[in-house]
Amino acid sequence: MGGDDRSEKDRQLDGYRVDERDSFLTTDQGIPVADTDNSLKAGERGPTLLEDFHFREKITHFDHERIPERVVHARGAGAYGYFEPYDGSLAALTRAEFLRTPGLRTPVFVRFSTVAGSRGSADTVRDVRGFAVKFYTRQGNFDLVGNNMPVFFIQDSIKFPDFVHAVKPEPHNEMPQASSAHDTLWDFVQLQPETTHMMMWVMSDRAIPRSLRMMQGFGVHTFRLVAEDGRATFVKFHWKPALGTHSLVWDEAQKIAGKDPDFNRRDLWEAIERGAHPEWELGLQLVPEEDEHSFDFDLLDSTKIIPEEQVPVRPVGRLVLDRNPDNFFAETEQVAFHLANIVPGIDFSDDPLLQGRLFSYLDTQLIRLGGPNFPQIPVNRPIAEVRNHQRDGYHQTRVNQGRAAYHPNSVGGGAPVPSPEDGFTHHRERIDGYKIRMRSESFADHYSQATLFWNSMTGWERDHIVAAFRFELGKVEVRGIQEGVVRNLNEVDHDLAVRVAEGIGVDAPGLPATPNHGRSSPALSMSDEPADGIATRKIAFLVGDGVDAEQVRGLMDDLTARGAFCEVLAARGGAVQGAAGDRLTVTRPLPTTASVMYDAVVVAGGDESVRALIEDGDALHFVSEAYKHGKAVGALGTGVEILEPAHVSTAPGQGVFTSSGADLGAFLPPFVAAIAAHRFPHRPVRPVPA
Ligand code: HDE
Repeated sequence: MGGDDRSEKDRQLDGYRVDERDSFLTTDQGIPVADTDNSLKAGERGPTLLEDFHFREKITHFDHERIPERVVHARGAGAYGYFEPYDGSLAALTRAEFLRTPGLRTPVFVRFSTVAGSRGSADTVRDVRGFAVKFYTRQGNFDLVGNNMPVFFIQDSIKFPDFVHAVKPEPHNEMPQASSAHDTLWDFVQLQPETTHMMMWVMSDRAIPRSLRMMQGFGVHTFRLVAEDGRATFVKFHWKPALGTHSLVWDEAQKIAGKDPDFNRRDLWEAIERGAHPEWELGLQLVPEEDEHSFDFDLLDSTKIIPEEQVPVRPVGRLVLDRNPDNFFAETEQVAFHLANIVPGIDFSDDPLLQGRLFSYLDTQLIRLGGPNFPQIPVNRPIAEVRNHQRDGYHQTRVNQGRAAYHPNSVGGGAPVPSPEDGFTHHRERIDGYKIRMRSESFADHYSQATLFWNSMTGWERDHIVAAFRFELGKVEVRGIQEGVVRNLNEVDHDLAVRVAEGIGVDAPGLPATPNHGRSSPALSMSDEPADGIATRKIAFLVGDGVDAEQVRGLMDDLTARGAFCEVLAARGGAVQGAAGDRLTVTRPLPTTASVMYDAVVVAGGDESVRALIEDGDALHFVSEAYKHGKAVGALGTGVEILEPAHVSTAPGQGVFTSSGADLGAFLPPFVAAIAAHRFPHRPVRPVPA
């Protein structure tokens, strides 16, 4: 990248970038190296000598390459970009310059993550996704360390080690990896009913996003915006993806975990490399301080949402990711998020989950990044100036000048001095109470919002939730744990509990003490996500020799012009011979990929090509599986012949389209609409053997 339009953060990083092209090899001391392939030995076949400083340095550095992985959110992928507010309308509510200055582009680094798995675990496991944004504002770094679900498992952060120990692989045998489908997690869940609402989200399709670019983000806690005059407004942060919120289906997610464990990471990387920059809208739910107690839940309870129908989400700006990191370790691994990185104009609330996090994130960076100077690591450096009396420590890279490292001082002219005008001031909040170790009564209702979530789902979303509970609990070995979870689910909804009980073979519960309240919040459903475009959807074209190549090229051009990513797959790499004697380049050989990598499939026409595809089990399976997973299927010309052997029904309204003639005029619009709709969840796919 070059030119003046680069962000201040990007330009700052120039000072750290190392370009090793056209260079000679040296040691860490800059000594030129003559040979790095042979260690220094006493004789051709003799022992290696201690004086081989190059050997020792190379091996020692290698021995120390690893740092502890994050205790949670170990697996992640990151990217740079910017945030800009739509206008200055927040000026009345906050001093935060990056939120209130129209046209101001604040550089950001975003890291997405799974929670439970190790650094090398698969991307598509059932889990919460982290959505952490570091804003490099001119008033210092602001970190919004959120998730893709708006609530959390527990209400008080003192329970976090218990929760994490329960969900992580079990301690005696370190199994299962990156999965919540085991006894200890569900044991904790059944004994800690405050987890119920979050477990509904985790058992929903939200926990298996199609793409990191197609998921929402939430700050989860209630925070505060603070105005110039000190007046505060409670706020919840929401990120809404421009491409809509879309998910995988469970069978697909499990298969991808084997076929391409980097699926979500690769998808993010490739989209940015291709210039399809992912985008989210920042929205705020704003609650005046005086309305704090006007809800039937506590604003300080992170197991609760504020239903959007009660407090609408106000769009205030957009986030765009436009640059991949140069180096995974230096940037994505070493980025250090911390909830306490906050700028004037934003403040915390007394949410006990938030309060504990204010301690944990700094503490964890000290062990992970080896000392107190991690804010000096390039990715963590603010673009705002850093001037203070902090000194020394491991990995100090600053060369502070002068004699005064204390305040107040006279030998350094008093500087750096605090700035009461511009400096961060904590919101003035009156606190009155006993020092006490207890949970507020206002946190006691663990079921109403879980019921609200369930009530807000459409039929197929409920089916997926029931199937997920059955899958997870079906892997639990202790019957008492299964029964305990069903008992809790019965308090959410009786029908849900009965369906789950049936699937796992425990007794169905009797009617619950409190019946379903019947309320719903339509905004919680993913069923009516925007379906007006196919940008960045991946479409596979299955071809063989004798394919109608011209038609394939025409359709690909059309879909590509709409922003889709098209790939040509054939039994072998290279190219296939078209029916008209022309050649069609193959993107990748079919055996190296699978239908689960794509959003839609087109079976190209051409007698010989289709015959070969029908005789190729991989191709047949590809079509059946795409159909089974609810994806749009198109068959051009004789391509229609593959549908029957692939168990694909052409019943209308189910996203399967055929075209008989050369003209794709009638085929294209409904096919495009079907890809945009993303899934057809009502297909009769149970008997499809894929
Ligand atoms: Fe975290 N969390 N967390 N968390 N969290 C960490 O910090 C913690 C919570 C979240 O990409 C750790 O640097 C406590 C809620 C994200 O680098 C650690 C509690 C939410 C990331 C930690 C919570 C999150 C973390 C591990 C109280 C959503 C990844 C490594 C119950 C609002 C950031 C690290 C990245 C990471 C502690 C709960 C989101 C140990 C004590 C709620 C996205 O400090």
